[in-house]
Amino acid sequence: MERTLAIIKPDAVGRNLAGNIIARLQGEGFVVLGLKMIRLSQDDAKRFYAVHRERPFFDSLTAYMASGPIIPLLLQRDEAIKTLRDVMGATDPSQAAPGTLRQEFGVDVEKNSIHGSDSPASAAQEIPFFFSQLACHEAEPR
Ligand code: IDP
Ligand code: MG
Repeated sequence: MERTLAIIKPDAVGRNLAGNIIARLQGEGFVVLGLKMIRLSQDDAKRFYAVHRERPFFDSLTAYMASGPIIPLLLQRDEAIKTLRDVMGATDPSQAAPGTLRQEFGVDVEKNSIHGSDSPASAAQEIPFFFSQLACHEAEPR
């Protein structure tokens, strides 16, 4: 079993797509170990996305991520990190494969509805950004 961090981004929360996206993730075999709705400050978003600080879209991305509520999710399944990336689809929804969440729900390359950790190192850094150990108990075997 592996854990990863997903975030339902402000564009999707704002369009009431969260329930649909969570149901889709559970349908793909992810177990939700942690979930909350919060609103980041832009400084929080800059800390979360610090790896992108030199990118031209950094200010726009972090303003967007602070523009409304988000829903971080702590997810578990086998090969969770790679599977989530596959289920999300490409960063740009117009390039994302049919059936992926970003293809279905994304608005544009920035407002692409969902974040997922891109590697074990990223997941190890991103999960504790949002969830304490208290949220991290193993799910019951199904
Ligand atoms: P990822 O979310 O697919 O891993 P990254 O390259 O890590 O994509 O970029 C992080 C986030 O930054 C993207 O999900 C998207 O919201 C935003 N982003 C990426 N590329 C662009 C761009 O070219 N213009 C505007 N926003 C972008
Ligand atoms: Mg990324």
